[in-house]
Amino acid sequence: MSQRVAIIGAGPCGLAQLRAFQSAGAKGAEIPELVCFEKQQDWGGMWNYTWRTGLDENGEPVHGSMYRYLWSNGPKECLEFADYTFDEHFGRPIGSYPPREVLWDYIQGRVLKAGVRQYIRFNTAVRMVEFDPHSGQFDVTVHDHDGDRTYSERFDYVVVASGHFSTPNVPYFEGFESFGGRVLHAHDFRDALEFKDKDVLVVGSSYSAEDIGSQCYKYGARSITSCYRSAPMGYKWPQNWEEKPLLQRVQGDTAYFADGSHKHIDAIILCTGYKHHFSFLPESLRLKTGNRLWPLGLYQGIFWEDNPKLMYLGMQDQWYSFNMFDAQAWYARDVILGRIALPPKAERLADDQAWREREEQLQTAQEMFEFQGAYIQRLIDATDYPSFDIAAVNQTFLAWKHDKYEDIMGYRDKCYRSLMTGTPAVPHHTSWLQALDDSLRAYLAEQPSDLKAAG
Ligand code: FAD
Ligand code: NA7
Repeated sequence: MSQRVAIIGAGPCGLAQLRAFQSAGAKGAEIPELVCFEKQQDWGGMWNYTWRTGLDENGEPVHGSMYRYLWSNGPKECLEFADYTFDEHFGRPIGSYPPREVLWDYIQGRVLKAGVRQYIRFNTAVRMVEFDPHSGQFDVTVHDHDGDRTYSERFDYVVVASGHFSTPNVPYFEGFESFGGRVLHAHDFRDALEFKDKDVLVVGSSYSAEDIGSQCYKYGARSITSCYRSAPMGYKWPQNWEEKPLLQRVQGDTAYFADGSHKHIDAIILCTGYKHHFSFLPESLRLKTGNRLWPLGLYQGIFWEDNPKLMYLGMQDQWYSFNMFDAQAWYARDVILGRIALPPKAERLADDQAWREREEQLQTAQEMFEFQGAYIQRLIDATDYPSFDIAAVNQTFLAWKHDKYEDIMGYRDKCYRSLMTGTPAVPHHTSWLQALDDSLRAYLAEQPSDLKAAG
């Protein structure tokens, strides 16, 4: 009987896994039976925007953390699929920092072409995964919301591709319960216009703090204050943006900071990151980690050490994203197909530990993305995923970091060259700061005036 593979989630990682198998099948390989369970109505994971917060229409925790007007926070040239380029999808050059809907379209283009939608059971939430040591198989229990039916099926392999930017990490600060304004986590942030003319405080100093603060600035907040626990972001902020050490407490509508200063605040947005959260996995199979470049316990960053028939994709903190997920998915596929043999457990553990030790030595951003690039290189060298110039991607990351320090509100107007096709990006018709309409239609219009003419 054919082997069965369960894939949990149809975001970029789950879709990469489906595409990896489909591409092997297209080259004549016999592929296992694939079932991808996706709790949402559509694919694309985070990139499939939802206006909802809290619970979704099925009563499941809302997965989406993306918001309106979100644009890529890194150059698209760093995340380009090696087997499906932006040139192939759009048929003409576009800018380097497309908005969410444009990237969602790109993600979908590849999997529509591959014809893998048939493998996905939408509106189906995975509830539990259990391993049966006698049969060496997994029982996967799911709830099908369309049929309001809970059922279990057996699988030989399970690929966890459920993402890790959905379950918010929500710290408490003294006085929150009596604060006069709104307190929310970045996970529930949807529309910066809500904060127009407001004094906004963002807590945190990573991507969400930087980008949500920038969104609020762009859409007319009166002031932005960001506060950090470890280190300031250190960009050249606009004049109504102030960076402070950590919030200590709030009283009424005043926020007090670690340097003794205080400020009037209308709203607090906790950009304090996310938890790796796998409610459907028992203790024995559950990855426990913070958001870091080398979560311990995964051989090759993929295979659960105690039971490598369970695989995780995309669990690392991400400099690289889509093409890293591909590299992982192709490697996982080849292990499942028997093309790559895993070494014995002791060797796997030693390898895992060695990568962790390297990770712990990393100091600078450059060292970090080079580390992740080296990891990806190792994976793609072992499979038929099209090779690409990782050293050049690292150079693009370096230029991107530089651009941000030069002009945090202008870096998205820069253009890079594709490292897959050599095609240079072209400037978008409107600078990022002025481009208030983030729709695919507005983005792909040659000029804003074309859009008006088309109605
Ligand atoms: P996700 O995209 O999160 O997809 C996981 C899928 O699993 C979802 O469809 C979910 O519904 C499904 N799922 C979860 N639990 C279950 C279950 N129990 N049963 C069934 N299905 C389940 N990356 C970039 O490269 N560039 C960016 O600009 C960028 N911006 C970002 C901005 C924000 C605000 C956030 C939160 C992330 C951003 N990222 C960005 C990172 C982004 O998470 C990745 O690009 C990518 O979406 C990760 O893919 P994934 O498949 O691992 O997870
Ligand atoms: P990150 O990158 O995991 O960063 C989390 C931030 O939250 C980081 O600055 C943390 O500070 C800060 N944090 C966490 N807990 C606290 C508490 N208790 N108090 C103060 N500050 C805290 O998450 P992001 O949401 O920014 O980014 C995740 C993804 O979303 C990313 O891939 C983007 O592309 C979009 P620390 O530095 O640890 O002191």
